[in-house]
Order: sequence, then C-alpha cells, then structure tokens
Amino acid sequence: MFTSPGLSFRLIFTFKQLNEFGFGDDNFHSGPVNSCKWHSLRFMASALQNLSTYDSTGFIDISEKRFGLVVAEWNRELTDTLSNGAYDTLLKHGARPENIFRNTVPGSFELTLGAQLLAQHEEMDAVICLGVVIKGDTKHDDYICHAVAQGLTTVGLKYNKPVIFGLVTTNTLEQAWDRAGGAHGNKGVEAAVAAIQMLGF
Ligand code: DLZ
Repeated sequence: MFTSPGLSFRLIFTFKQLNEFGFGDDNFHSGPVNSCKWHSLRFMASALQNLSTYDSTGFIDISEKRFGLVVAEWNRELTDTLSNGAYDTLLKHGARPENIFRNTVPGSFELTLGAQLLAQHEEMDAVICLGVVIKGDTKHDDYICHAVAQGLTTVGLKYNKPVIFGLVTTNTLEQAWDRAGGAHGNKGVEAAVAAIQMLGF
C-alpha cells in the first residue's frame, strides 16, 4: 500500500494487498444474482420518473469482474448514499464483495486522479466515480463539473475501460437528495448499471 502525498486516498498496487488491508468493503449486504442481455437495458429518462428504473435483462456475468469505486467526501451524507447504492447494485447483479474496492477522495475535482490511479491497474475492469456538486454563488461548480467530465472521459479512453461519471450536479440540496435515494432514484445505482452495461459492450 502506498500513501500519495497531499491526497487523502490510498493507492493500492495489488489486489491481494487490497484484500489484505481490508479494502473491498465492510458495511454492505448482498442480493440475488441476475443475468441477462444488456442491449435491452434502458433508463426511463424523464424529470417525472425515477431515473434508476432499469431492465437488467442481458447483463453479463460480473462475478469475476473487479470494480473500483471512487467517492468524493464533499457532501458526504449524499455521496455515502450514492456509494451504497452502487455497491449494493453490483452485489445484486453478481459482483463479489472482495472484488469491489472503494476509495475516497477529498472532493469531486479529485475524482479524475482517483479514477486514473485505479484504472491503471490491469486487473481493474471498471471504475465508478461518485460525487455531488451543488451550485453556489460562484462558478466553482461549472469548473469542477467540466473538469471531471473531461477528466473521466480521458481516463476511460486512455485505459480502454469503463470509467463512469456518477456526478450529481444540482442547483439545490433538495434536488441532490432527490437523486441520492429520493424521488428521482439513486445516481449511484445508475452508475453501477452503466458500468455493468459497458462491460458487456
Ligand atoms: C471547493 C469545493 C466546492 C466549493 N464545492 C464542492 C462541491 O459542491 N462538491 C464537491 O465534490 N467538491 C467541492 N469542492 C471541493 C473540490 O472538488 C476540490 O476538492 C477542492 O477544490 C480541492 O481541489
């Protein structure tokens, strides 16, 4: 294990080490395994609907796949909910707890580097990045969101593997909760589903 100077997340060099050091998670529970055809998956994209509704028919077997979760600590209650949603969704569809590696970064801006540090491992199959950026009085949210969108795209293309943009970007706290387990579903669930879908591409 290696601690990166100036950053609060830990870098792990082998999956064996990850498991030995207790990464891969602790506080979560599992659900039933499903399998299906991914091409029939679709989200119901409407402001009036729960965006996390999906059809899992066609999902590939992910029992041997390894997933990295990178979770921003800003708006921690919200990002924990996203993280739990993603984790539970991966387990529900057959991922093994020991194959899910969760790391935190200080804020959403750091998601890109966190993603790169995980994606660079050959054994990592997909990386799911989760954060919440709420609009304030300044344009900081614009800068963060654009940087993260561009950064995660670059990392995914560089390592040729799914790097999922699970960033909730809202005008208000209420809108954020609506997308973190509220009326519009859970963006963490959607991010996990997107990762599974892309692994079957
Ligand atoms: C600085 C900052 C601000 C103002 N707002 C948010 C936010 O709403 N959500 C978030 O995830 N992070 C925020 N940050 C922190 C930045 O993402 C970053 O961690 C710092 O600018 C340090 O690089």
